[in-house]
Amino acid sequence: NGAAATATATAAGDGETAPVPRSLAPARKVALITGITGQDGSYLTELLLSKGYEVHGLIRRSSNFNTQRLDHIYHDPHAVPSSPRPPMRLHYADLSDSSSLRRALDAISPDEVYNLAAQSHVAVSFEIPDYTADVTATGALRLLEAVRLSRKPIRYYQAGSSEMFGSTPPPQSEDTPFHPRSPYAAAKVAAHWYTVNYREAYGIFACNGVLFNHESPRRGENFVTRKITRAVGRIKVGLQTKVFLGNLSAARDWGFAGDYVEAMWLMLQQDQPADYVVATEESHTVEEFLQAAFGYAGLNWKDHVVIDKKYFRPAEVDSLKGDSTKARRVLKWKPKVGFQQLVEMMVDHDIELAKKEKVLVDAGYRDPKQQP
Ligand code: NDP
Ligand code: GDR
Repeated sequence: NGAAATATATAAGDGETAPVPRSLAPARKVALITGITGQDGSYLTELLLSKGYEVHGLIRRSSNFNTQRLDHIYHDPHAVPSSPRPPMRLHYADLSDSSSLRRALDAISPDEVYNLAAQSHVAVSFEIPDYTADVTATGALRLLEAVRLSRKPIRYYQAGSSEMFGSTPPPQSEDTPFHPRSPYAAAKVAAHWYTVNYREAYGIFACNGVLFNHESPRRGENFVTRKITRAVGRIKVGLQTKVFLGNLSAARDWGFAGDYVEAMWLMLQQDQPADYVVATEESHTVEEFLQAAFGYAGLNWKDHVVIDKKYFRPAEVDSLKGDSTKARRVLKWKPKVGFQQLVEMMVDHDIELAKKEKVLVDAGYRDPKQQP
């Protein structure tokens, strides 16, 4: 809980709303990331730190520490008291609380803001539509307003989604009309247009990244790819036998999250702000993902998958496949990790994770029925 401890210490102790003393720090770009505790937030933090940035992240209050994806990055200043201020710092704020966003921007005075925070689960957005709109749509508006009122010009990145295309058939590019199919997607469309509007109305350097699905070993465990690779790992070591899934025929353009955060950064380094589709341009069904993941582990998915109606959505996005010509031409971006390599990376990781879980189960420290 190292990184969580920092946030706690920062919030309780040294008053993170006070201006950060820039003069003491070497001159380097300053970035603020919302959603830093998520999958993309952790990869983007690594990328920006490797480029010499000072990185600040907003985290929301939770009854449990939830900074696991950042713990390997965080250096506890209490452990080595004489070491310089750590290049990553966490601050409590919430996209539903505009005053917290204003205070954070005042204190941090970033050069770049990456808005990755969202209620990001499509199926869950049908259960909590009002909350999803508040955080995913109005949250982006609150942050844009804080950026507009900031003392210095800030470059702003908005995490848009291929879900915005919804039922519009592939291939989907920057010119493809949106037809959202969930409260989540509708909220992302609103955030997209708020971003365009703030660019046009106030001249803010604001970009929408319309990113297609991207996965990794750090993907949340209730998204379908990670749910599958977690199940493969646990089945392989004997911790479970079945996995319950919904619609297997939906097709997605799945890339690697580590590649996609690079595109986010590139968008903010251009001379002019613009919107970009980021995709592998290859599409696979959920069933193909199952085949690849179980097959790689020497298993037959048909022996283990049970269809459960509760995982079907009231409205589905059937087929996504991006056309990222513009990002490849202007940003000189292209994905490095292909579909099979992504699947293998995730399965390898989750088999190792399951082996560790098994040690705990065998020692009586963990309930084997406790599934992710
Ligand atoms: P995750 O679900 O892993 O992370 C979401 C982040 O948002 C978490 O850090 C979460 O904090 C934070 N968050 C949620 N609600 C609030 C709130 N009210 N205030 C502040 N922070 C909040 O998402 P990903 O990393 O996968 O995705 C990053 C962004 O990109 C999201 O906006 C997502 O919708 C979008 N996107 C993702 C794609 C993908 O394939 N991964 C594709 C296209 C777009 P906590 O840890 O406390 O829950
Ligand atoms: P998605 O990702 O909705 O594309 O949104 P998810 O992995 O949740 O679903 C992909 C497809 O798999 C089908 N599916 C299941 N999905 C889940 N979660 N659980 C299941 O058991 C299951 N069975 C089948 C779904 O119906 C769907 O067709 C992700 C999120 O990261 C968004 O934030 C992001 O904007 C988009 O990707 C691009």
